[in-house]
Amino acid sequence: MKIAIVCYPTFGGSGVVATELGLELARRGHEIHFITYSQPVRLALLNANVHYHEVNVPEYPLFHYQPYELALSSKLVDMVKLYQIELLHVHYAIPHAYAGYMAKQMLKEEGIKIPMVTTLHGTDITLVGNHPFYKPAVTFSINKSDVVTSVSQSLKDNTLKLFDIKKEIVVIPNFIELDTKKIDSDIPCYRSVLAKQEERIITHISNFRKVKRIPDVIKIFNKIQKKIPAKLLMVGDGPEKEKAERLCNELGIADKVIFFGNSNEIDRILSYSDLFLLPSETESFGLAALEAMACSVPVISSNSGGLPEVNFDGFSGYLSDVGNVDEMASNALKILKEDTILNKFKQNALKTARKFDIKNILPLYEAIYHKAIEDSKEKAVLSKKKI
Ligand code: GMT
Repeated sequence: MKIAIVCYPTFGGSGVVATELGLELARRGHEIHFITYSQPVRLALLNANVHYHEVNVPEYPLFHYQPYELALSSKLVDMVKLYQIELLHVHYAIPHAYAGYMAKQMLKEEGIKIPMVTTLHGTDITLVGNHPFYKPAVTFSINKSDVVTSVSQSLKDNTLKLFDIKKEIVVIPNFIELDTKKIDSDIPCYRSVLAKQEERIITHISNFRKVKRIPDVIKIFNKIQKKIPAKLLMVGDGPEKEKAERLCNELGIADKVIFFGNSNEIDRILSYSDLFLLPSETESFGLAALEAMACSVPVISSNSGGLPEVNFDGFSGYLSDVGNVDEMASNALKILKEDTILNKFKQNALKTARKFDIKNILPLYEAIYHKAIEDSKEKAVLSKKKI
């Protein structure tokens, strides 16, 4: 199949999922066209089956806001025609589903029918999409998609609760490519740069937005390090980072916390980690938690949104109510205190991650694509017959 994938190219779950999905589809012989405003961060390799088309938004002094949707929908029209693309898969409803719908309509005028699959990722529904200023356009573009998928049951339930949706929503969980997780973690010098032999390594990875509850990460770590020797690795960048650095100084733990910024070495960092913290206010899925588990790292998380579908309480880690930092810290200590317990949780984390192996999830997307393309062809035949 020839598929256009529209996504955000930045460090962030939806862009990562879209990129990994496209790369795996390409490996399986499909022709994949990534269409976005800059090369997705995890799209390192271009090959015969992987194309990247940049959306440029020309600046004009009249514009206070640059019309990205307009440029994106025009680019989609051009690329669909140039490469005979058969299907659009847009990740994150805002504004991708809206731009995709406009592209579909423009192409229809020229006699080209192309189906659109929209994948809902989380904040496009829960935080941003639900804002009254966006809601009518988000509702419209979800309802106009040919197929709608959501990354968890919780996100599906929220979408149906918050929006007037007339379409079926298919749950396809996020996935992980386990085969690529083999890191030479026993190179001792790397670990020793980060922590002393006796210190447990605790990690948090995110875009440091408010929803991640970064101060909770620091507070949980503070409680842990009072009981056992430990280091905290904070990976990522975003609006809450500075505040987090200040909090570490105030608590007198700055020497025990390393801020990395955005990194392309997530797997290596995780391979040295003993525990992952994700105390988010809400998380439709929690891809970072899955990435941690795929590197055998147990997870202490909140129990909000889709997290209970990914992290299993008492097995791959523990879940607590949002903000309950005391319980999160005491659960972390339960896991970290003894090597035998930690090793059991590590094995369980990996076992849990295996459920989300890309090999099991990718065929679900392929089946949806095939059906959407077939349905669209059928509709085209029917409408020709009517004429
Ligand atoms: O976490 C974010 O704010 C980024 C956002 C994104 O779109 O990149 O993440 C959402 O999509 C991820 C991939 O499906 C999910 O794993 C995250 O849980 C979800 N974030 C939230 O729901 C807050």
